[in-house]
Formats: sequence, C-alpha cells, structure tokens
Amino acid sequence: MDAKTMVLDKYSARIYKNRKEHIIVMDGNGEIPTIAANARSAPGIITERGCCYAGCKGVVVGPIKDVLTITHGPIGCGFYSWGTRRNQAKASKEGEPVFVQYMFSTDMQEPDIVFGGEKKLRQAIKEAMEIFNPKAIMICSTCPVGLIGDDVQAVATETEKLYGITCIAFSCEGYKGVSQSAGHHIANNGLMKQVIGTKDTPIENPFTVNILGEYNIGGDGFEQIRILNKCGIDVRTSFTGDAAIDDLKAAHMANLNLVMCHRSINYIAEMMEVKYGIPWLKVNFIGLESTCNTLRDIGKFFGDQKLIDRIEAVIAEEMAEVAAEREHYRTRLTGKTAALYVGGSRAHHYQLLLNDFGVKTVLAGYEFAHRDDYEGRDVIPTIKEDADGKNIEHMTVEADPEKYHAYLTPEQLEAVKAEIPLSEYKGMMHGMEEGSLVVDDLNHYETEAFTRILKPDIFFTGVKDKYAIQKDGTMSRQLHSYDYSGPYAGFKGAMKFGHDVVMGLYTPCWGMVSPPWKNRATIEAHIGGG
Ligand code: CFM
Repeated sequence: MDAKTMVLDKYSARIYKNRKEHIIVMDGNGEIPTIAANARSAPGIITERGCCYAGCKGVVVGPIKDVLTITHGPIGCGFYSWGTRRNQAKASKEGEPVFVQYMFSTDMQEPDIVFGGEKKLRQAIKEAMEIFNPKAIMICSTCPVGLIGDDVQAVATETEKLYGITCIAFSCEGYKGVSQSAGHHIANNGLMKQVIGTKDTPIENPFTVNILGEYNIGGDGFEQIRILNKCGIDVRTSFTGDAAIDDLKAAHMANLNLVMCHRSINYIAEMMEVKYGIPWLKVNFIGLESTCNTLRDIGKFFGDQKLIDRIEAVIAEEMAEVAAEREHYRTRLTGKTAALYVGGSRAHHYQLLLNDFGVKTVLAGYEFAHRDDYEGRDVIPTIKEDADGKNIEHMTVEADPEKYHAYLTPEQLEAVKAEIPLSEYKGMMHGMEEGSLVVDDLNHYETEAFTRILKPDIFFTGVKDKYAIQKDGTMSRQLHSYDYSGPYAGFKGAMKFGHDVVMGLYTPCWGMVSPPWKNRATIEAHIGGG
C-alpha cells in the first residue's frame, strides 16, 4: 500500500472522499495535477489553520510599525496573536514610534455583546489618542463584532474627523472564509482603498521597488534590503514588515513591485498594476540559487547594463563569502529528507533552500493556499470601480477569457492587453519530484501518520504540531517563527538556516525519545457506575 492509501484508509467513506482530493502523489510525467484547495476543513478534524482575523491583523495589518492596531473583541484574540509571529521592526528615525510590541484590545465582555461594543471602541480610541497620539489607527474585528453588528466603519470615519488621523476598520471577523486567506484579501482591499496612493513622495532612484509579501519574520526583510541596496536598488517600502504608514501611502511611486509571498498579497500586486501601471515580478529570496536568480531577474527587468554588472559583482562577492560555510553544511545534510507544512508560500520557497544543501523534500503542503499556489497559472487582475472611482474590488479568476471579459470594462481590458504584461506565476508543484506528496490542509492525524510512514529526517512546520512530531522522535523546526532564530532569507540567512538545521539534526536525542503513548495508556475511561 502506498503512503496516501495507508493514511486515507483510516477514514470513514465521507472523509475519505473529501481528503483524497487534497492529497496528491506527484507522478513525475511533467503534467501538473489538479488539487482541491481553499475549501472548508472537514468538521471534527484537527486542522492547523488559522482564522480570517489572523490573516488580516496577524499577517498584513499588524506588522505596520507606527500604526496603532486595536483588536475589537474579547481579550483572547488579541492576547494570543500578540508577539508570536516575530515580525521585527525598528523605528524609522529617533523618536518615531514602534507599536508592534504592544497589544491593544477593547476586551469586550458580556454586557458589550448584549448592549453593543461601539461605545467601548470609541473609548479605546480616545485612550489610545491620549496616551500614544498615533498617526493612524486600524481596527480589526473579531467574531462577536460581526455577529452583534457593531458598525466599526462608522466609528473609523468618526475617528478620522474627530482626531484628523487615518483610521481604517477591517471587518475581518474570524469566521469569514475558510482560513487566514480571507483576512489577507480584506486587509489588501483596505490598504488599496485607503492607504496606497494617498501621499506623494517622488522617488530619487530609477531603480526603486516595493517588496510585497515580506513581513520581516526574524529579520528576513532586513537581509533583503541589505542585498538590494548593495546592488543600487532602493526599497520604498515592504508590505508590511517593518513598514511605516507614510511609506505605504507613497508605495504607488515605485518602478517595480517584487512579490515575495504571492498568496497573501497578490491582490495588491495586481491592483497596483492595473491602477498605477506598476508591473510585478514574482521573486524568492529564500535560498542561495533563488536569491541569485531573483537579483538577475530584477536586473533583466530594468535592462540597465551598469545595474546588471553591479548585481553580478554583488552575487560573486556574497557567494564567495558563504562558499566554505555552505560546503560545511552541505556535506552534513546531503541525502537527508524533509517534510514541509506551512501557510501559503513557504513550503515552496524552502524546498529551494533545502536543495542548496542537498536535502530532498518528500512531502510539502499548505494550510490555506489556493490552487494557483500549487499548480501555477495566469492570475488575471480585475477591478470594479464606483462612480467616484474609489471602490476597487479585487477578484482572482482562473485564466478563462470569458470570465475575464465579464469583470473588466472594454477600455480596461484594452489597457491591460496593450500595456500590462499578465504576470505568470509558477506554483509549488513545478519541480517536485516523482513520488513526493503534496497535501493541502494537512491535519493532525495525517501529520503523525505521514511522519511514521515517510520517516523524514526533519519536519518543518508550526507550533501547533511541532511538539507532537518531536515527541515521536523526529526533529521539527518552525518555519513560521523560525523558533527564535533567523533571518533565513538571502545569503547570510541561508547560512543561519544551514547552521540551525545541522545543529538540530546532529543532536543525538532523536533516537532516544520514547513518547508517552508508546509505553503507557494516555486516556483513562470509567465504564458505568459514576
Ligand atoms: Fe505568506 Fe507569510 Fe506564508 Fe502567510 Fe502565515 Fe507567515 Fe506562513 Mo505563518 S504571509 S502565506 S499567513 S509567507 S504567518 S510570514 S509563516 S502561515 S507560509
């Protein structure tokens, strides 16, 4: 029996039918198979996914450093999303605030649910203004806010008038959608409508870019900016790691958008392409080869010989600097196998970094990716505008010309066809080896089962499943937070990653672990009596 059948075999007929579409064995014939993705998790299954609020506040809005973000809801949502993502930030200049270390919440209680929470929200904003006097406030709603119908948008409009600051409310209640993904979309629409393009700061360098989908986890963004600056490329802002609100406002004044994490931000990339004519390039700074390819792509895009030469010089210098260390890790890691299960882009990016060290990926999966992240396809920008041209909505449609025509006005269609190259995106499945597994929305049972069957040397995943895997005797590292380490991006980051993996794998403990469930009962049941 193959691994997929062995794992599915334990399910009831209904769940079997559902899950078999989410688990793909790559057959290596060059064809990209279809996978079921972005669908509701089967009820009762222990999924590793997060919620819409996590995608909006935790991922996109939270890292903006000088914006005060208030979680409107009961205290748990704010508390548990506090500080865990390790998105780093440093003050733009002395005296500028950094709010990412804080957690602000309205701490809704039962009476607020019964009588409405808007009063408490207004009070929280008043306090925030008095104590911190921020340039901008963002309000992120959690489940009960939508259920009781608090008008957070009205409170935001009122706040803007009252205090003369930017205030944006996001209706990102946790229950919306099937995962974090809906929250990314809501956050992207909010930033596009109310932030990007609201301030003009002309560029000084013809090679000025934004990095979209870079959240500076463990300082990844710092390393990317270091490399780009060394090549003579200016970074206006990243979205949204270490981002300042004024830079985000002026993000429309850049020559190119680099898209690191496509899943969380493709909406903004496409909307900026349509609205401001800024093309975007899918990039990857995770892995040595990938970083070199990315820099060369940027050089090709600008087509400037001096820039191209400088990029080649930087690549030569940086690669020479890491050569000996890379070899040290490579000899210790070649032939090892890995499983990767992360959110919506890292299971792809990290396969390429592992390749640099000779590590083969036997299983890769995403929590909330859409089919294009797995399969790759043309993603077509579509916009809708209201009378004053402000209400831009985004929809991702598959490469179907009929649908495409339906969403664009004829003039927009002509503009896109004539001037804007449709950006193509290759998904994770391209390049995955025959026999390797691709699993969407991998759940707790499947994590344990695949670990035992495939016996990977390392399982890269997150905090929810890491410790179960380690107790079973397999090393696990968190690819979301980097386990207090990082950066892992760029040249220096790749070395840090190699160091951490070698250190973890060569710890002799893995063969000595004896999990409690192997030699004693972990559940006690009492039958009858009482
Ligand atoms: Fe993009 Fe991310 Fe990811 Fe993501 Fe995330 Fe993350 Fe992730 Mo955790 S934005 S999709 S929602 S690369 S928080 S920095 S590690 S699941 S693979």
